[in-house]
Amino acid sequence: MKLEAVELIRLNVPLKSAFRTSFSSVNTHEVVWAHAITDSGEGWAECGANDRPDYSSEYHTGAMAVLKQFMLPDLFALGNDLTAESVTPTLEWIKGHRMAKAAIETALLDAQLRAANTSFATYLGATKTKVPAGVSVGIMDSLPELMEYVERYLNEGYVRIKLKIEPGWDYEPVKLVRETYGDDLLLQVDANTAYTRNDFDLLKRLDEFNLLLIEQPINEEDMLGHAKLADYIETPVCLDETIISADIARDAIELGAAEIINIKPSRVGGYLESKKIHDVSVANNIPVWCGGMLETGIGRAANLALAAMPGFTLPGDTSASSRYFEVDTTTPFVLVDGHIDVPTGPGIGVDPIAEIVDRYAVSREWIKA
Ligand code: SMG
Ligand code: MG
Repeated sequence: MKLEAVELIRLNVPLKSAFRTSFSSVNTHEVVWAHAITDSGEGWAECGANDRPDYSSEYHTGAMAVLKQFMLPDLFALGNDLTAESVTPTLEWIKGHRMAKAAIETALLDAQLRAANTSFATYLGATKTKVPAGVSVGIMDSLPELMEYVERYLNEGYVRIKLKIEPGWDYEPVKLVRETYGDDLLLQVDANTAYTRNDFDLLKRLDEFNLLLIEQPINEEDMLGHAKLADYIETPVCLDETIISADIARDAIELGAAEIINIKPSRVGGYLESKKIHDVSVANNIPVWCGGMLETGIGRAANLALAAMPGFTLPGDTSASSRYFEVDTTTPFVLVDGHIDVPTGPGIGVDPIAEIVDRYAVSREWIKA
C-alpha cells in the first residue's frame, strides 16, 4: 500500500474522575491520534504518550513533532512498498520514540487489515473471544474514598484490582483491601518507579498480602535492582516501564528481573513488537498481561485483540469504557460478567464517532506526501 496523508488529531477527553499515580494526577485524557490515509483505505491509532514526559520520556507534542519531521517523510518515501511490517525496519535509525512509532505502525496495520478484511485478533493469533478485565485504581485522598471505588468496581464485576501505590500509600491501603475482601480477591499493586533500592524492607512487608504481583517498583533503568528485589521478596516482580523491546524482555527474564511482564503496545513500539514479547515470555514460562494508558476506544480495541493471545494468562488493565469516560470516542466497550468482547470486525474493529471526535479535538493537522 501507499501512504498518502496522515492526520494528527489532538484530543482532550474528560475523565469521569481524576486518575492519580505516583507521578501525576490527570482529569483529562490528553492524547494524539494518527489517522492514516492510504491508497487502499484508512486506518486509526491512538498514541500512548501522555501530555507530559512523566510515565516515559515521550509526550504528545514531542510525538507529533518526530512523526512530522522524521517518521512520516520516510514512510511517504517508500511509495508502493509500504506495509505495516515495513514500518519498524524503515524507522529503525530513529532512536527511541516508540510511542510515536507505535501510533503510525498501528494506524497502517489497521488500514492494511481493513483492506484485507481481517481483524487484529486474527492477525495476532488471538485464541479468545472475550478477555477478563481488571481495573487500575488510582491513589486517593483517603482510605474511605479508596474503598468506595474498589467496592464500586467489584460490584460492576471487575475480576482483578490493581492499586496504585507510592511511599506513604502502600501498606495500609493494601491491608485494608485484602482484609475487607479476603484472600480470593485477585489483587496487585503498581508503583510506577516510586521506590528505590533502599525500600526493599518496606516492599517486603507487602508479602503478607499474597499479591499477584508488584509492578515496576523501582527505576525503569535499574534492571539489576529489580532482580535483587525479586530475590528478596515473595511477591512476583512485574515489569512495565523497563520493558521497551523484546530484547530487553529477554534480558530481564534471564536476569530474574521480570517474573511477570506487562505488555503495552505503545511503550514497546507497536503490536508487532508486542507479539515478540509475548512469544519470548511464553517460551520462558513468564505470564504476561495487557497494560493500559487510559485509551479511548480506538486504542482499547487493539489492546483487547492483543490480550486475547494465549500467553495473556492474567487479567489486564483493559477496563470498560465506563471506567474512564462518560462518552467514549467509539461504540463503548462494556463489561459483561467481568469480561470484555474482543472486536471481530476488520482492523481494530471499531470506528471513531465523528461527532465525538469533533467535540474533543483541540487540533487537527494534515501531513501530506
Ligand atoms: O488504562 O486503565 C488504564 C490505566 C492503567 O494503571 C494504568 N496505567 O503504569 O500501568 C501503568 C499506568 C500508566 C498510566 S499513565 C496515564
Ligand atoms: Mg504500570
